[in-house]
Amino acid sequence: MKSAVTVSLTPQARSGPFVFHDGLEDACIAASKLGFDAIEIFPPAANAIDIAELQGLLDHHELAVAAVGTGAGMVIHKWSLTHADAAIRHEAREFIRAIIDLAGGFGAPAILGSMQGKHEGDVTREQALAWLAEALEDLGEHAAQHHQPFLYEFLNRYETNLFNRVEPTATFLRGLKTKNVKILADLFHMNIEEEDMEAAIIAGGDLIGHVHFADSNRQAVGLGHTMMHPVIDALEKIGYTGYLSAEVLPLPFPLIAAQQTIESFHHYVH
Ligand code: LER
Ligand code: MN
Repeated sequence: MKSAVTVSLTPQARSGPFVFHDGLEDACIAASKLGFDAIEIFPPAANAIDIAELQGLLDHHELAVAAVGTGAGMVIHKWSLTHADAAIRHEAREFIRAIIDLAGGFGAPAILGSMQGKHEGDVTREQALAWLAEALEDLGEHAAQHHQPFLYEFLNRYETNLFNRVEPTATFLRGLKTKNVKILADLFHMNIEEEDMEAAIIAGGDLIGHVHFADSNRQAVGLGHTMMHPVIDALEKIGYTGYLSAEVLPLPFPLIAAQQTIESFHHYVH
């Protein structure tokens, strides 16, 4: 398994669960000093990233891109793939497609989290899931052109009513034609929703493509009460070799959250 730490470049997500908020250079300097393998980026849009600048920083600091989030489309524009308005669903899909292309250029996958939306008002669950499936078929195959999976993240019940746990998510994804959509397992959401985190990870099996490494209170691992040993054991059992990416609050300070994360990473992962 490999270590990663998050950086948000989206001012509207200042209070969000991201360790660094002060630009790519600040994040790369800290991540490399602490010995992380990669950064995970939450940009306001695909075209907000200067590709040459990012490549220069990655080369200089010997870092990779673990993944790129798409949630700014929700945070800034309130767009989603399951919005009642077809024009907004279209904006959402193209916003995500551009981030898949950006991430693909850095050998990384894109993440569908809050941009999945929820079913509400006149949109039934059945309708929302049909729109979600159609978008995943398209975006999953689009990501395949970059030899990257497309990561679908189920969220806790306060953030979506589509999927909240690994097993129903896995069943839904197994029913798609594309085999290129993988599950992002965020340990914060799982701590809220799963009965048994290890069993859930085993049920996800080789569909698990990325992990958000967070404690029960969404702080760095070690600052909450999730029992992490069994979780890591389960990831080892399924042969997971991807990232444990710290999508956590910058508490008590960004550098301390990052330092605590890397210490926990070395404590649990050998
Ligand atoms: C949101 O709670 C989350 O976990 C993000 O990774 C999704 O955008
Ligand atoms: Mn997450």
